[in-house]
Amino acid sequence: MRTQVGIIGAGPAGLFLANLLQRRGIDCVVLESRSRDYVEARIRAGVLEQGTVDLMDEMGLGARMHKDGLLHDGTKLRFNDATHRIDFSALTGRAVMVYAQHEVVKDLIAARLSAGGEILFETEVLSVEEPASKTPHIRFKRKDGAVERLDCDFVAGCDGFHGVARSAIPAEKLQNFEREYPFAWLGLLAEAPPCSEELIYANHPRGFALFSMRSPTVTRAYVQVAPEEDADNWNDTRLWDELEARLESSDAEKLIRGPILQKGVTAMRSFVTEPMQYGRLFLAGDAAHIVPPTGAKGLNLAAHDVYVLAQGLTDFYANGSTTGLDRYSDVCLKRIWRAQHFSWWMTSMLHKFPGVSDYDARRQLAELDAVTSSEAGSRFLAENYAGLPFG
Ligand code: RFL
Ligand code: PHB
Repeated sequence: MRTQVGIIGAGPAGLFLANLLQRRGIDCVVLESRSRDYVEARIRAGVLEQGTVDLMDEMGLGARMHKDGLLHDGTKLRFNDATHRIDFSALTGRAVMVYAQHEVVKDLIAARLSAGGEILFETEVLSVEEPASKTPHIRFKRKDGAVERLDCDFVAGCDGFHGVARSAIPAEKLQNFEREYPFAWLGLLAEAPPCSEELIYANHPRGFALFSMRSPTVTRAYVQVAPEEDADNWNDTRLWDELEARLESSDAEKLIRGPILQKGVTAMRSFVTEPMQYGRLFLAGDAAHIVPPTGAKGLNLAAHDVYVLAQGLTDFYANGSTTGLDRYSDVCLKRIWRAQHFSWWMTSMLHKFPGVSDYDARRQLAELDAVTSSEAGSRFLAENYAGLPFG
């Protein structure tokens, strides 16, 4: 098999890239180890920056998002028994869209397939071969076990943090930056109307909690837990009780409970690998970087990476220029490090670190007070949360 761009992974990075290239007449094949049903049901992120919303619109794929998504002009920070609103629209002129990642994935898959594009599901990539040559190729295993080869001009490693693309780059060519956090998130998805119109990020003596949503009838929420926590230790009552305790404040809305449809534990990590290119292999999205979810940046960074990559590939095929491709890593890393800082900062300000001193707990509250009581502080948070413009 042969194609111009071989794309590993049908997560947001791989699917945005496939759709962008397809629209520009560049041939590509997407190889995905999981089934279509699996990737379309995988519950993950929920917040799209304005730039990601605009990208969906530019591709003509925004209809369902605008119908079912919830436009949020701000968010709430709750600490010290009070709620403080950060008004994104007033502070930055931008807003965010609450629209589930798996709905984005569904829209991108449907668009790709209806335009006649190819996605090979249940097809596992085994390795990327000769990435530094002009003839890189991908070895993959089909659903029936047959091992085949896909010859490409370029390979896009969009296969997430645990994928194989990154390992095709010699270790001495990469520098990794990493930080782990001494806590995780236990997430719940419940059939319960949200009690707040906006997200609530809560710093509470019992630990962090986040109240979010997916629709007017579905609540999404998270509580900070120990990294080794088992979701099975939490029955519905215990989970709702804990969430309610952490979201308490004198001005709190009454939490509305309902049947929990799904729960799971997510580890928290910060990670960047540099550079994001080796020869004709380009890493994008979680394959190259991870942020803790507190800043809602992961999916948005993935979308931005491939937006830049698609421009570089378009230039290459239109006029043979490699300028855009050569700058890919530097352009992306600038935004990635800003998101790294922001995600680390939000995480540090809102979570309860094990063994923390009373001094540190008070300092954290003072920082939240500084952010919410000053327009400059609030604007810093708003600008970063709503997202820097794409480009
Ligand atoms: P993905 O989504 O992991 O997709 C990678 C795909 O590659 C496939 N794959 C392979 N395919 C073939 N052969 C192989 N050898 C393969 N190895 C892997 C995988 O099956 C998969 O389909 O990476 P991508 O595309 O880079 O997208 C990144 C985002 O998924 C991720 O950053 C976000 O979900 C992070 N995130 C959030 N991001 C936001 O922007 N806003 C949020 O509100 C937000 N909330 C979250 C989050 C992530 C969370 N979890 C579960 C980690 C909340 C949570 C709880
Ligand atoms: C979500 O709704 O899943 C969500 C929202 C905001 C975050 C992380 C996750 O920061």
